[in-house]
Amino acid sequence: MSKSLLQFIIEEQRSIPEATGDFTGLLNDIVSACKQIAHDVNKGALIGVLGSAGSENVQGETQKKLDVITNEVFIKANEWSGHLAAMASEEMDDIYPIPSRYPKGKYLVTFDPLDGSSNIDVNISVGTIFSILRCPEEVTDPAAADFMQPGTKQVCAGYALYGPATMIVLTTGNGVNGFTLDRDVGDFFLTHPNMTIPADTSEFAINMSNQRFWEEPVQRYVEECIKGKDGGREKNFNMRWVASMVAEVHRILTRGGIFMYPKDTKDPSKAGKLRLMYEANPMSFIVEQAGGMSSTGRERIMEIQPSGLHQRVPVILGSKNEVERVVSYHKGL
Ligand code: AHM
Ligand code: MG
Repeated sequence: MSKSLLQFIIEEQRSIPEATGDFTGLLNDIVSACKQIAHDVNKGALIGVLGSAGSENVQGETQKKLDVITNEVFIKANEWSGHLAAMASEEMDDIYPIPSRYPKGKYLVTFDPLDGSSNIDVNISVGTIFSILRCPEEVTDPAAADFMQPGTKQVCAGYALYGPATMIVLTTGNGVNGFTLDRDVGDFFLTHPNMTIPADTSEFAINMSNQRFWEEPVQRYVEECIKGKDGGREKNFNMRWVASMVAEVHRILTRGGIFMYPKDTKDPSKAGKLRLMYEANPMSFIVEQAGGMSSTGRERIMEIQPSGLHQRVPVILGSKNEVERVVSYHKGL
């Protein structure tokens, strides 16, 4: 039988002399949260969790019942054990400090409890995304400013994909590994060791309905893909759009591809749709660790100095040679 996720992490941590077991404990709590969320998502209408919650999050998006439920599940699984100092989520206006009745730990976590939740009611894959940062030393009561660390500072990033199978894919900066939930045993097992993204691809993912709002470099790239062999690219391209970033990134980790949610002019107050702290940074860490590339088109996402918890950024990630091409178009090359 293959290794459980916990065994994998404990063995990985053994090679780090200063590791205290805190990180392993934290990851174990996150895994528990994902198991519970997998259960809730899987039961769906049977337990009455589908549909709208009738509320809006801080970004003005209508919340699904499951957005609210899964946010609560993630908090409850992670607040008690003493590994975290605070959490921040796409679904909460402000950071969530660990309540005083619990011990505080040395890590911070940011998460999107249910990414792609517009897909929930139609029974299409959704996921949970998380990113672990260190709480700055000597900070015992972290504020939002303590989360403002560039993606290069992430200790770990991962996602759970609730698809035909439930999987967790994660990196601690030492490659990317994928684990599949065996529901009978109740544990995740290593099924996808050392996941890598091929440098070349002929598959792109973008929401074409936004085409008229894109900037010229993205217009140019997508037009070339669509023209295929009849254009300058000398090969035909395939297109996919799941509208669940987790499913999209997972496909790219499995067979390559490029994913774009670029800058557009739809709402000039927003630099993009996806959020730096909950979506773009963790996915960029995973993609880079798998040999891919991740950029806004103008800069490496992981080097952006965050300025706000809910900040949005353009995202172009996946197979290296294609992302490089889009970046070169942004440079006017
Ligand atoms: P969410 O966190 O509110 O679910 O939004 C993020 C999702 C991504 O998973 C996905 O890539 C994108 O939104 C899809 O957006 P659109 O519906 O504009 O195609
Ligand atoms: Mg999201």
